[in-house]
Order: sequence, then structure tokens, then C-alpha cells
Amino acid sequence: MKEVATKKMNGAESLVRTLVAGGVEVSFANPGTSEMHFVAALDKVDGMRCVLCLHETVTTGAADGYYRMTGKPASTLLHLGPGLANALANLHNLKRARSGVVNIVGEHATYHLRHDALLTSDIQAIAHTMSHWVRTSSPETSVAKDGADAISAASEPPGHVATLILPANVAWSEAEGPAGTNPAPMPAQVSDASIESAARVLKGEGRVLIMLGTRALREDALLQAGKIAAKTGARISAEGTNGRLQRGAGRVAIERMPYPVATALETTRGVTHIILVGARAPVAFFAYPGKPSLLYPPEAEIITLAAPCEDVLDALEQLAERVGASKSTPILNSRHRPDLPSDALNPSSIGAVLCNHLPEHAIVADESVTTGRNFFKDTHGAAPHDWLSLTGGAIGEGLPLAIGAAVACPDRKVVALEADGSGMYSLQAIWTIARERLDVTICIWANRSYAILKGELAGLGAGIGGRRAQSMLSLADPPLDWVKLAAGMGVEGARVTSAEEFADVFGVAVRRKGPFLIELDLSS
Ligand SMILES: Cc1ncc(C[n+]2csc(CCOP(=O)(O)OP(=O)(O)O)c2C)c(N)n1
Repeated sequence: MKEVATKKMNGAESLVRTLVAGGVEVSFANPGTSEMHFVAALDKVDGMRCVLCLHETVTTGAADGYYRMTGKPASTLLHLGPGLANALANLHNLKRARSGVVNIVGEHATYHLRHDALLTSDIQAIAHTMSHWVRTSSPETSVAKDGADAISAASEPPGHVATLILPANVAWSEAEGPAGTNPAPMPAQVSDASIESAARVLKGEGRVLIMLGTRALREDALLQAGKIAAKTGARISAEGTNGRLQRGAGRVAIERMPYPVATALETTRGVTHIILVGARAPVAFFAYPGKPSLLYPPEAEIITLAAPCEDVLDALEQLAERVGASKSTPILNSRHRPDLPSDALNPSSIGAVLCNHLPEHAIVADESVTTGRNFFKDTHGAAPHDWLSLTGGAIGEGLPLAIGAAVACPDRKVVALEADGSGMYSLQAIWTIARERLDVTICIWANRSYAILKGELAGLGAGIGGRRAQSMLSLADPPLDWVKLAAGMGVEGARVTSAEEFADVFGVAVRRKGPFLIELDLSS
């Protein structure tokens, strides 16, 4: 246990000192009155970078991006129940990404609660919906110890949501001093029986799909999976949406489960066995009349090699050994430089530009929705990069994820691929990107509609919709001016209307340091 020196201080300071000593070095914050002692403590303690976010959904999305890139929890700072409520959509995405966070929520002073002041709510109840661990500090116990326990809870493999509720009088009252923290727990080893079952299936007759998620999508684990596939003829696939996938030239070639049910079913037709490695068996995003929920043949046998909380890399290494694949040669992506397009701005010309110009070791925060449905395929041969996607389906995380990734990895270029409708959910993130001078290139796909929902309207058998239904899916009137929106928040930008122009502007933007926004006019 890491010990920390003690001196006279209040609860807030003892908590901040505990967080810093426990490796929580960034706070994505949107404070209010009840959090003022926490805010004041930030000046008394070195080592905590405080990033102001102008809406709570930005704080949790940023904490998610930070965890995905560092494997370390950040903290948030939220204002009572309503602040937490605003943060929930991206807390949901964070939880689905299996990221960890120390989610700190201010609360009224304990003696004030009985008066039911305006901002009073049942914070515990709100928190439980999206947290693995919830605790309210009290004047009778040690807030520093609560903070240390929250760090341990957040660090549970592969990452958990730990919500610590901090009453104002606990924050301002004298406290014992910081508490020591335990090292982050290691993921558990998988059992030999799990390795054996997977090996048996791979050596058998059936058609095997190895479904990879979470830690299995890092370069080293993917290499093992690629070797196993090469040796046994099994196919590998990533889940449909993934917290962090290391891909691009020189890395193992891998597809991901497609979003449309019919396309996904095509890819699993005839599969007899699915081996799960840090992943779940694939299910459709939604139910559709007359279509199945499972994206694989229901008679297929499901074998779990490693759960996301287990040591996925070690499991794959052991399995590779067991099936004699350790020295096999996996299929790797080769560098592809498609001709730069001179035609119209459309998904395929954009994909070609991305494949050409994504800088080496870029981090892609992808919330492209329909425009980007093929970007993943289009960029297999791009320079090596990390791909972060929307894991929980709650739109409005792309820009916040970019903040977290850029804070986590200041030496890497972050590229946010953002659909215009989704971007409007957490627009405020652009201000934080400017204020923190983060190295983020933002591409906005301005199709001025909720294009995906037009397809869903038909896909659900609800028809193509009349004037009112169609107007619910249109963002055309008034048209959003993203270049002006960005300028209003301190970020320079440009609008492009042709593929050539995009190639030029994107090529320059990713090679210079600092924020830049490109609006791609896809409305025609
Ligand atoms: C929090 C949340 N609210 C609403 C939705 C429903 N929804 C899914 S996609 C979508 C519109 C997306 O539009 P846009 O981001 O512009 O992408 P496009 O469909 O045009 O490609 C909406 C409203 C959601 N997924 N999450």
C-alpha cells in the first residue's frame, strides 16, 4: 500500500491528495456551489490537471477517452443529482467501453438534506443505474479512505464506474489526511479448462469464429489471434463497436461486426462455434419486426476463452501455444495509398482521403454514423493508428472522447470523425479542445439530417414517413454553420465542398499542431 504523509487539512484536500497519490491525475470537471471546497483544494495540491467541461456529458465522455488510452481512471466532478443526470449518457458509453472512472458527485451538507432544498435529489438512485460501485461519504467516516476505495473499485479489471458522493460538509470539515491506495488489481488468469475447450473446438471440424473485444484488440493480443486464425482456419472478428482497436498497416487484419442485421448475419452464416475473447456474442442493436436478435446461428456453440475482466493476452498466448500457432504467420494489413479522389465529396472519396492522410499513430474518435459506415473498411491500410468507437450507442461522445484521448496522449494527433447530429449533443467539447489547446482535427459530416433514422424508419416497417416524420429527421433548416460555431469557441475551421479540397485541407490540418475543424458539406 502506498503511504502518504499527513498534515492538517479539510476533507476535500485529503480526497484530492488521495486521488493524486493513487494515480488519478486528471479531473474532468463541471462544479457548482457544493463542490467549491474540492475546487479550492486543487490549488493546494500539485499533480491534478483540472479540465473544465461546459456540460457534464463532456466530462464523462472525456474520462472514457482518457481511460481507453491510458488504462488509468480519471475523476469527474459533477454538481449534485442534476449534474450527474446530465453526465449519464456518456457514463453509459464509458461503462459499455468497460472503462474505469472515479465519478465524484457533490451533495448538500448532510444536515441540509432534510430541508429538501431545490437541488436535492436521490443521487444514490441516479448513480446506481450506471455505476458498479456507489458510496456517499459521511462526516463520521474518512473521505480519504472512501477516495482510496473508489480508486480500487474503478481499477477493477477491465475498468469500473465508481461513484463517490461528496457532501459539502464532509469536504469542508477537518479531515485526517490522505489515505494510502492499493496498486491496481491484475486481471485474473483464465482456467486451463477454458484454454482446452477453445483448443478442442479449433482442432475440430466446425466453422469457428473468434470474436475479439476489449483488451484482445490491442496489437500484441491481435497478433496472437491472427496466428491462431492462420494456423487453424478460424475467422477473427471484432465486436461491432470497440473501446480501442489497434489497426492499420503492419497490424493484424480484422473486420468488425456490421451494424445492419442482414449484413451481420451474412458474415456469420454457417458458423458452428464462437470463441469469445474479451467479447460478448453479437446481438443486434435493436429488434426489427421479423428479424432475429442474435447475429449468429442460434445453434452455434459459444465458448468463452476469456471474459473482459480476465487476462486476455495471456489466454491468447496460451491458446496459440496449445494449437501450435506460436510460429504461424498472421495476415497483416499492408500500407495502401489509394489515388486521391478528384470527384464529389462522398463517403468513399472521404474514406480514400482518410486512408492516405491519417498520420502515424493517430487516435481516431469515430462517431461517423451513416457517413462513416465504410470508413473502417476504407482505412485498413492507413498508417498504424488506434480506433475508438461509440460503445454504448448513446450519441454525443465523439468530441468528448477526443478530449480525453488528447489529454492522455499529448504527443499523438487525435482525429475526431463526427456526424453533425451527434456532434450537436456535446458541442461544448470544442470549447474545451480550444482552451486546453488539444491537438485535435475535427471532421464534421454535415449531411444536415439524421440520415440513419431515415433508414431505420423504413427498416422498422414504419414506411418512409410523411412531411412531419421527415421533418423530424432533417437538420436542414436552419443549416448549422460549423465553421462559425467553432470560431465562436476559439477553434479555426474551414468548409469544404469537394473531395480535392478535403484532401488538401485535411492533409494540412493533421500535419500542424493544435485544433482545427473541417466542415464537409454533404447536403447536396
Ligand atoms: C443519446 C441518444 N439520443 C438519441 C439517439 C437516437 N439516434 C440515433 S442516431 C441519431 C441521429 C444521428 O444523426 P447524425 O449524427 O447526424 O448521423 P447521420 O444519421 O446523419 O449519419 C439519433 C437521434 C441515440 N442513439 N442516443
